[in-house]
Amino acid sequence: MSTTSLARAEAQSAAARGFTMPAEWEAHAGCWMIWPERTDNWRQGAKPAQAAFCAVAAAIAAHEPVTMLVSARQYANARALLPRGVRVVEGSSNDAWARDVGPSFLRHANGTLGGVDWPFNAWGGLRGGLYFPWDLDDAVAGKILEIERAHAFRAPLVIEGGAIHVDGQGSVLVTESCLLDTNRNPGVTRAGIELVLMDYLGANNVIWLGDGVPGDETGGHVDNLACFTAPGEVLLSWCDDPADPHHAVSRDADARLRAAFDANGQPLKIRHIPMPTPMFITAEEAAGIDVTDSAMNRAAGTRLAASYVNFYIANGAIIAASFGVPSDVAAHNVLASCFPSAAIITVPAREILLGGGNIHCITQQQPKTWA
Ligand code: KQY
Repeated sequence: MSTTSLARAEAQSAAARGFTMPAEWEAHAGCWMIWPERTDNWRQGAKPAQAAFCAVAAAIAAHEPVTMLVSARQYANARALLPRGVRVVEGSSNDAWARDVGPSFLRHANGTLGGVDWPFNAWGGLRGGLYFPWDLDDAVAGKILEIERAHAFRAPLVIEGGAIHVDGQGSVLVTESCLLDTNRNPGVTRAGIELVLMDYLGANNVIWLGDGVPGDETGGHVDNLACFTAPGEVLLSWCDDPADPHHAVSRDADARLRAAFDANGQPLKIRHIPMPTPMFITAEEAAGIDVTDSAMNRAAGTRLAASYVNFYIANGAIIAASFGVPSDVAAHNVLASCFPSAAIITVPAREILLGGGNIHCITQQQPKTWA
């Protein structure tokens, strides 16, 4: 069965049954995270990353309940390091990317909880992916949905949560570089992908951007490039330096957004946020990562794929990255102007960046439900 007909066969599975994905700024029941431990991705035995994840968890836990999924090996350590208010649940994974391996939570019009369980292949499988195996990661979304007694919808396409952004009113933002990646979904057409986004997220307006932030090891997740900040309002990571590869990427994205409309047919409101001052992996940082043949190697001098767009929207607060670089202040001011009624909480995120992601990538919101 082709992917398109599979999607059709399952069309009754989510949107047609009344489930849609709420926007991230809608009220949350809580946030899911996964504890980092693999030493071939996180330097120095993952200890600096664990401290960074603790800081993110603590910042979010001040605004909504946080659950940390932790392996049996690391359970006692995580419990000791995390604030008591963070719920620690034993569960296995291959790494720590709750955005990508967790469910994209849905809500029914009657207030019940659902979620999409996207197949996961480590951002591109054996040909383009970042590690092998990924079977434990692929099982995470289903387990979380079972813990929450939510309706689970296993999707027919490999898509990660970081590869989509919704505004809760029918629009979904994606990048061609990820959604059309043949290492994820060979042979699947743009129309087939749109059908799945409509059937599983309740979208009716797919907005296609081109490439993601240069050097992004996911192939260009939209959550590192642009996000909705309100229905029909988009924040785009912006670069003014023509010598920087992100200059062309951000201009192409801007042009596409200016040609697009929201789900009501209105032009989008587009804001820009500066990209971070360029940052590079130091020799000391690179030397702290264990070299194995089952994960990617990171070399000293490699530019980090940093962005301020990769923040988490908690109940009443924005949990945003700071990198200790000159661009931090201007970027945090832009976030404050996008979310005037939220507290802007900044957390040092360089250690998360060294593992290949950022705050949005390590978090997954669960919407509030009432049934
Ligand atoms: O950015 C993300 N959503 C995940 C990045 C994964 C990097 C794995 N090393």
